[in-house]
Amino acid sequence: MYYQGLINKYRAFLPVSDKTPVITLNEGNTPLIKAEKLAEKIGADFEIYLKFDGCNPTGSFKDRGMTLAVSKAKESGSGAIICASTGNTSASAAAYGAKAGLKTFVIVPDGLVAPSKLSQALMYGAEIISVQGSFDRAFDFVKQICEKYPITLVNSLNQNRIEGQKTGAFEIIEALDDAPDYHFVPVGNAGNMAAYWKGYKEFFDLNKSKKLPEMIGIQAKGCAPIVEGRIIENPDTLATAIRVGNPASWQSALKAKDESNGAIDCVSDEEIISAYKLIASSEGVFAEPSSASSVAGMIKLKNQIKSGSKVICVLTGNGLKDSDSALKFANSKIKKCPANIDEILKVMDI
Ligand code: AN7
Repeated sequence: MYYQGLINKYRAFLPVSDKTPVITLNEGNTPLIKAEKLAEKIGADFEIYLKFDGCNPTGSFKDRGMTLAVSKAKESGSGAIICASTGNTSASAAAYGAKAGLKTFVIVPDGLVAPSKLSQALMYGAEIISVQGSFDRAFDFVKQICEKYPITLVNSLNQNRIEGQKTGAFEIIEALDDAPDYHFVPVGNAGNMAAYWKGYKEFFDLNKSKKLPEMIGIQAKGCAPIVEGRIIENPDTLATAIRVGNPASWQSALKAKDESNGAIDCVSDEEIISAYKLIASSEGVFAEPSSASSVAGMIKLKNQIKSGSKVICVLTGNGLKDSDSALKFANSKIKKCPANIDEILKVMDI
């Protein structure tokens, strides 16, 4: 059957009616990849699955929430949407805003967004405002603007974003015929951790799964406000997508952790880069560095994972979002060579 996006697929579980205009790019339905080589390489005695949400239309999980947030904005008669962003939200908002015919404003921290993400928002036609300071400061401006002007906020404070994103859990349960035992997810603003937990609980309550996973959120060490229990004024990590010092869904993430008997932990930039390279080289899965924090967290905590269990690591964004990091950290290097067959064969060393 022709797949028409997650609102059409999961309509019964989402706050939509026949009157809601469905603004979709056919998001969702992303691959769940069994990572056997990765499991072997790290010596895991459990099953690892990568939920590759970087395969969404704009290359990140944000599309799951944006289809609903923008559809509802359109339904309410709004003429414009706005968000602050470390990059992926802006790309997604701009794409769905374009499709809906809504004016889209994005405020980003200057110099701290991967250029490919900005190039997306530019191509989709958003108004990009780049301000000095962190994501958190950009987000403060956006909240002030939304208090005064009739512009719809599409950051994850907008509950429709969470509702859309919970469908990732539905897809995992359908693919595995049950919930997994552990669910690792990168944490920035913490909306995705809250959304997945909501999705798992809803399908459990409907008897579509027999268990609930332990939710394990992973922050970057240089920016781990929830782990440290304090706002981080000057976050520092190369995982720019999760460089958030004061997460909007802080309390919801703590609730997900407590209710699921899970954890919120952090990993260093070195651990993130190591996982980033490992999933690409062992599984052929290219995710952006921030996304790889879920895998880095799983590796860090692997001795606490029960043998034989099923483990999900969400890969939230596509590796193509940040080709600068790939070119910088890849073990392989490009070899320049004169245009001559003998020289090429010499380099090939065969
Ligand atoms: C690849 O785009 O916050 O914990 O403004 O891009 O739900 O915030 C991005 C977040 C993980 C964290 N992985 O998710 C933004 C933004 C990637 C991301 C997260 C983000 P949340």
